[in-house]
Amino acid sequence: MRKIITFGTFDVLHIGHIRILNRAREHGDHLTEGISSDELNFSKKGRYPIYDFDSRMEMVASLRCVDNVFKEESLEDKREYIIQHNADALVMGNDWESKFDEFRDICEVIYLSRTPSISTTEIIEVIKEQ
Ligand code: C2G
Repeated sequence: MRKIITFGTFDVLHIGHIRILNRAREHGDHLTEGISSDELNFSKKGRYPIYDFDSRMEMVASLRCVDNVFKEESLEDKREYIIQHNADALVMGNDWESKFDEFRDICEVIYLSRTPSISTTEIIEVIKEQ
């Protein structure tokens, strides 16, 4: 069985998230999703997510293409997460292009193109303007 791992916040779940998860799953037979903790999101983006970790995890875990979820506490622990979850490939959107190449010694690293014109930040901005 080929196991895929991917990571993300998945706050205000949108079509870009769904597409990348479906496409990541197509690269193997099993998809594990590391979901950023609320604190990790704060450290990456300078704000807490709209939906808390438990809600984001419940939504992502409910998707047909996702087989397993866990909490991603730190960007620094990625190597340990890949090993712990026996991943054959790490899949990320190309906003992270080249950022995870250091893990090519333990798994395949695949960057997929992002869905254009949609992001959580833009959705929040549009709602604020209403
Ligand atoms: N994504 C996409 N198209 C979009 C928006 C997002 O393909 N229009 C992808 C991103 O490239 C990423 C995934 O959806 O692979 C999750 O996106 P985010 O929730 O924004 O994830 P991020 O906060 O960047 O966390 O360890 C790395 C991270 O925790 C990634």
